[in-house]
Amino acid sequence: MLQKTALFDSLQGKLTGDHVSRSRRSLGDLSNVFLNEEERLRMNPDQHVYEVEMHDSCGEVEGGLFFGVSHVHPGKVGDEYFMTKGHFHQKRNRAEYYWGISGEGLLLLMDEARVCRVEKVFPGSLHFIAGHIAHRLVNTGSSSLVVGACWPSDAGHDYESIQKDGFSIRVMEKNGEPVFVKQ
Ligand code: S6P
Ligand code: ZN
Repeated sequence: MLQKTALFDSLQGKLTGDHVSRSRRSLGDLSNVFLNEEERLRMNPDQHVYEVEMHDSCGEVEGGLFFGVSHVHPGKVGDEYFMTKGHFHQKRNRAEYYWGISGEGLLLLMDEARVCRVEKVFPGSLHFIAGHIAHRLVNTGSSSLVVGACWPSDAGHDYESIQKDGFSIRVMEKNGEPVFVKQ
């Protein structure tokens, strides 16, 4: 029997149809994520920072997969570029793939000893995120950074350790260019 499917527009990174859900993070949801918390509190709490579209056809089961698209908008809090909260997977050994669809940015990758690496994200870039590695997307461009993702559906998200200690580097704009600032 012919089944209904979801649709993935690979140029725009738009996901629609069956089993697709959307979530959004606005400035008001991102307390203690950016360095300049006073500036964040002065900005509009309803300003959208990023959206995630997700295709869930199996639920959080061992052996399952989720497919998602993140859209990180352009903008800054003070000198710091808009970015995702970032997380380790709750099940630490679960890996993930990211790939750049549109826009330009950086992927911060941090191990449990807080050693960070950075990969450039651009249309066509492919990123393997091993288990035990925290990951965060940073939009350093002037349009939305759109990134596809596929990960084990039982991975879960551990936001707490990142909320507590952050990543060991931040990406700030200086003279119109991204620079890395150690925490
Ligand atoms: C899920 C995957 C992405 C992120 C998304 C938002 O494992 O890594 O779908 O959830 O980029 O980032 P965050 O850090 O707010 O979950
Ligand atoms: Zn992840």
